[in-house]
Amino acid sequence: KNGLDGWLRYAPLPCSHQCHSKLPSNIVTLNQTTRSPVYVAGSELQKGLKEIYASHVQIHHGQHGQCKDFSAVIVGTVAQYRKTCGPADEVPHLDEDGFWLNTKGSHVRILGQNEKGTLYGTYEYLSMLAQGNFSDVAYSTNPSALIRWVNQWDNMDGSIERGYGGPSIFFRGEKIVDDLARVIQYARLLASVRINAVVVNNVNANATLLAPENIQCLGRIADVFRPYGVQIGISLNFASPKTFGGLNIFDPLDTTVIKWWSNITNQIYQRVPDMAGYLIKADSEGQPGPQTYNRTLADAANLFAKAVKPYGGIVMYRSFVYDHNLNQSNWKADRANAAVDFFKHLDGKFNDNVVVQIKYGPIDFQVREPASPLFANLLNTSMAIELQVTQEYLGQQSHLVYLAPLWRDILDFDMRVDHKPSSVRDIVTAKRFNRKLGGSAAVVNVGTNTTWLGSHLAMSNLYAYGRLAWNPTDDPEDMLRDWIRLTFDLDRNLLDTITRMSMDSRPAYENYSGNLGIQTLTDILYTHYGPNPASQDNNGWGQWTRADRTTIGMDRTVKNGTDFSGQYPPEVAAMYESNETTPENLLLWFHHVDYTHRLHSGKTVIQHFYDAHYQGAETAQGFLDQWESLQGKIDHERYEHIRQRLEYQAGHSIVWRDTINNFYHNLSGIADKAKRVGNHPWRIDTGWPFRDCFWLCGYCHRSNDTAGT
Ligand code: BDP
Repeated sequence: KNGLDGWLRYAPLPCSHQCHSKLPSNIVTLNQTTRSPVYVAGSELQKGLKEIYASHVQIHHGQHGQCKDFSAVIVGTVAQYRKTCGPADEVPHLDEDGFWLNTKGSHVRILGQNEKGTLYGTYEYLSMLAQGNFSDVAYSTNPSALIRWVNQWDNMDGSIERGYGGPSIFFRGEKIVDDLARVIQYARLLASVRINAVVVNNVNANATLLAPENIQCLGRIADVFRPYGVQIGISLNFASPKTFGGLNIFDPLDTTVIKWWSNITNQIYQRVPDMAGYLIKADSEGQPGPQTYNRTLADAANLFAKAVKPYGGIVMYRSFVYDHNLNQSNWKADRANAAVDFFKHLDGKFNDNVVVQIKYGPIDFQVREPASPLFANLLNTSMAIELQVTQEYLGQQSHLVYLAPLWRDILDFDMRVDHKPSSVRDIVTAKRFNRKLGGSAAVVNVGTNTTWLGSHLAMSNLYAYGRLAWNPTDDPEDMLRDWIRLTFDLDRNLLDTITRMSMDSRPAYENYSGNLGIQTLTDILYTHYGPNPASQDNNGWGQWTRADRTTIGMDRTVKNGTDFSGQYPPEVAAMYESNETTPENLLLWFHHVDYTHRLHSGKTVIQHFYDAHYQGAETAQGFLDQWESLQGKIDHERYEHIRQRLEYQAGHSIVWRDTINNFYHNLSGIADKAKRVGNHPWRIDTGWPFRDCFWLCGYCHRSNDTAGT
């Protein structure tokens, strides 16, 4: 099997005694309308039982008598159950999209607050069965938030911005593809992890999506997702009225512009009555926006908010707005300040169906960033967190980097707003400031590749994203173990091995790319891949390291630096203001120090760099051996694909290690105490773009540590 089924593989399992006594012999669904989520739930259950336990089970569509069938699994909403089967007094209160799963007693009941919830519960039950788990459970679960979206960065020409898994499953040649079979498979995967909306096109949006024939085709995409409880949304290009609509203006307060957008919105909702809403990137990285007309970002957001309001739609307005022409000679200038600078004064000015979508860190999906201070600055505005399943700066799916621990670091961070507990998790799920809306969105770059993301192991990130969107306190390792069992096998050794590799992967990547908060140090101008520390400075796109011969790090303090630390509430600001209290993994994010500055470990910053890069690369090289110990336990296709990726990573981690270490060694002139750095006269350092070439020489890493030569 290839990777298309992801974690819904339903791999065959032997049916033990317990299994025989617990497997249902009938499925009763309480809605017989085909293409309803409850109907889909029934079919999915039938498929799962057949594939996992070779059990051929009939589906019955809700008749009164069947509710009493002792060995049935009953699937429906609480309301449908009451209507067909009678009282449901045991079912606790459920929130929207929530469900109750009861496997105790004579029959299994999966009852959702709505049809979507029922489908989620069905996947939950199937996930138990696929892990050989027949325990008696009775519990309900509810989502932490109603916005659990993914954002595709797919272009109309079929390419995917930051896509590493082949071309788009949605678009080709400026049109929507005819064959949507892959979209159905994607819908299954998304529904199984309780994602409820997908924005199908790139935030750098192309207005031709609004052409009448494309709107019709968007309807086809929505029709495919609907039975799985997934709504669609679209990204808009702010200048569309002018570039596409024939007006000579796109001012958000101009009446002809307002009318134009409302007209387009009406046309879309006629074809897609349940469209989730719009996603807007404006005034960012060269994209048009309201600033052209001296209008505020809130003017822009509210323009769309009013257009979708009658349909119950929402507007996700991205806070990723910054000036990419900032000049580093100004000591106060700092890209990290941008989101708060642009949005804080607009707090309270957004309509109630606007949600400001905030990247988790102040810069851009780096391996370690402090949580964006904007989360603590919009007390009267709905917010959502933006994550990236796409490993844009994190090895582009050619490196194993399991991201749930990174996301948890951010979600758990306590902003101490008004000196009260204020985790990012409670803020974005709308609890902390009592908002109506909140949640999360993740950029996902699935493509037509049979691995979906370009790497089988990267799928753990998509799986974990869905789980965290539902419950942001889910444990990264637990989620991972479920994913491994569902994706590969229940074998203990396999489970432990992939768990260990994945849990070690982000620390390894951080160690060999950029540590102590200096950031990922990829090439920043073009590829966002491979080491290029020099590219981080002297342009507005970079994180800026301000590294010179004796010192390194961004001074972001209020006292001497860019004032960024002052954007946090007082307790957090005070922590970051001093290099004594700043966590060391963010030291160089907030402070400019000598290379000889001593860390708590007693090591100097520069020696820590050297050691960490060696350690990270060594860990990554160990992944390959660990993986190879699993040969025979995984089908050849997936085993070999992953093996090649890990072999490549093993070599590329050495390229990272040596490029970064040599760069700072040359700059600082400070010797490595262990005498490694600078002592490889035969080694060629690479900058970017080395990727394609490196595929060819990935094999040499084993021979005496000489990869990269
Ligand atoms: C950057 C990406 C760029 C995106 C942008 C965004 O490099 O491709 O368009 O973020 O999020 O990280 O809008």
